[in-house]
Amino acid sequence: MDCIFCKIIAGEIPSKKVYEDEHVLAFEDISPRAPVHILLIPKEHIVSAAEINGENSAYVAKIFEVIPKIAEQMGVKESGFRVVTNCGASAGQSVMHLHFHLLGGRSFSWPPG
Ligand code: DGP
Repeated sequence: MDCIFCKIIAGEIPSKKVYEDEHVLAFEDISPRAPVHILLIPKEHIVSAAEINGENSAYVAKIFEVIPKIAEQMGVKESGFRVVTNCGASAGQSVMHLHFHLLGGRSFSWPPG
């Protein structure tokens, strides 16, 4: 499958990993938008949030169990952080493998533009 994130999971493309278990991989974003910018992905190829269902939603739960650990590890648990998933090209999704951005280390405006 021609998926950058599946290749990162397989070790065919290098990444700066910050966490890995049986179901979840987390690594530094290649073009960070904040001092802390981590991507969390399921190890199964799920295209986007639009494809989450009863069969695969456990991956999302696993990812959200990992988020506080990574936030702590990266030193942003207390200061605050943002978790974002872009779903579909018009929402800014450029890699069609479900991923959650964990952003921290600066302040963020709301609502987003
Ligand atoms: P999105 O635009 O929401 O689909 O986010 C995709 C993110 O993936 C974007 O912030 C850049 C990052 N990215 C793309 N290719 C690579 C890569 O090969 N390595 C790493 N570490 N990040 C990547």
